[in-house]
Amino acid sequence: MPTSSITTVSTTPFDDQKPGTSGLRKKVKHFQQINYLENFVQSIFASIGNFQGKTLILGGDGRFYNNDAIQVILKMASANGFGKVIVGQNGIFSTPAASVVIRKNQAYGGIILSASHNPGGPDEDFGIKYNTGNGGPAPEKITDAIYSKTLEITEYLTLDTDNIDITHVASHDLNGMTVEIIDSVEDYAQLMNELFDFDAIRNMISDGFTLCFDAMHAVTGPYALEILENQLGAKKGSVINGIPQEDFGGGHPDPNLVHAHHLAELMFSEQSPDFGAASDGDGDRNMIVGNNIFVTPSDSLAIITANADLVSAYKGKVMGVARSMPTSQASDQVAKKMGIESYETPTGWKFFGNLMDADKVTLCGEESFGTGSSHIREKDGLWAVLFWLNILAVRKESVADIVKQHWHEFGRNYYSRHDYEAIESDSANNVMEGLRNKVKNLINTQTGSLTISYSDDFCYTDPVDNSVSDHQGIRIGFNNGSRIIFRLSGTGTSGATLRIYYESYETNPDNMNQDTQQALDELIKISLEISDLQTLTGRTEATVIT
Ligand code: VG1
Ligand code: CO
Repeated sequence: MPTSSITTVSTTPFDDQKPGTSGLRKKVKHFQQINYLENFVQSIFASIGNFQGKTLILGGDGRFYNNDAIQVILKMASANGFGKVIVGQNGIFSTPAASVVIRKNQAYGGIILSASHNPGGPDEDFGIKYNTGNGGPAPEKITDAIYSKTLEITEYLTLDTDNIDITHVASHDLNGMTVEIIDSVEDYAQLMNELFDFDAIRNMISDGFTLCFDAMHAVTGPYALEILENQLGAKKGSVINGIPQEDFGGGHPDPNLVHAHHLAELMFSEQSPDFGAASDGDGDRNMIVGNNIFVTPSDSLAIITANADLVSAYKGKVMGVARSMPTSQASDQVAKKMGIESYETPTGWKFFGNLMDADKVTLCGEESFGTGSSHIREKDGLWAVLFWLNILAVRKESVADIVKQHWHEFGRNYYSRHDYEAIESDSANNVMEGLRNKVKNLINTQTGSLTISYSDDFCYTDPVDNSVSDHQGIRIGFNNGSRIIFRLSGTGTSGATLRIYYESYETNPDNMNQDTQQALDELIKISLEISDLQTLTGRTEATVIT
């Protein structure tokens, strides 16, 4: 193997490279510091075992700095001894597509470049994370090891060579390592074809069913255009904002009613199509909207689970369902009725991977617009959209009818998340610390009409490998099934973001059509009182309410 151009570069550690909920996320300018990216990549390579001669998958959501980073990583992968790197054309892989390609090629692992729902551009965010051979985000023992390496790194290996052309599907040699540039969409679209009844969806569309998919100028554009318009026959223009841009058109690629308000307005107007959906920067999140109805992600998981038998790839095969702790308990109700196991994990997709690898769960989801299944080891935005389209094609009812029938059968979990963004870190920590001290003494306290039946700082023991993750958020549960959760975000890049999650459970059909914020009003008041939030942070209003 040629080794002539390998160079060893001396470096010094940075002290802020601790991976968060989904890898390392910082401002682009921060990543552009000399050796910053290189240090992190070398620390990944130093933490993942023996990959000599093996295959790595590499791609990202196309945001600013994506392709610069790809060139850096290609050279370092070669110098460190990978046998092959498979790169998405133009550096593009949605996060779910990267997971598909890792699994299909039985790769050693993959590096995904994305800051997901965070804005992109020279003054915005960038991110990098490592996924293991199962196609999922690295577990904490690897991310902890990466962090330790970043604190002691003294040198890294790279090549002194020209950049590789990643704009065409082709194969290249990079100092003895193969670089294969592949179509970014093909393998993913193929898997979706295998999972869903494309004929049934195509027929529904040719019978006049209309849809609008907002790709938010992010990575899902090419995937949605190929699958929804080319393969399923949705009329041209059904996919909006479908060309990925380095700065996502200046927007905030987070699919929720606030950031995808254009779609939300359309779906609540006279011109509403039958179905609306959106996805985030890296394509792993989804928002589902029907004519005049928004489907909460927690409900979406529950409805997908309850209707899984209508999709042949899942019929009779749902072994269990998992949700992240702050996600509403709607899917638990379904699991109980179906006689399958349900699991509650900490926030972040990496916790689902073990359960799926052990065949304990088939479907999983998070309140933050993430839904997925064991077909891969990431959440998958378009997969959720296709699941819904498949259900709609079989049931031939509207989204609103399906959701309302679901509530009548299982009860309605009113749900909302209030985010307080960019709070000063110290005040945010004070809020959490105060709560942590209080929770032990809250049990059986009466507040207003409610009694607190349990409260704790969520600690998760993985049922597969018994690893323990503590301090995963404050849970306060009430006697009537309502909950308030407090946790700090692990994906923000400025100050701290405090998230408060509210859930109340309603089984009386006469009370199922209230305004969500009104239905949660009492819980919202209780949360502000218990946390002392306004005094400790000076904030009187949430930044984003979803
Ligand atoms: C947020 C969400 C979490 C999600 C994570 C990564 O994390 O709350 O549910 O798994 O983003 O999503 P946090 O720590 O900010 O609350 V994404 O779309 O990076 O891919
Ligand atoms: Co994402």
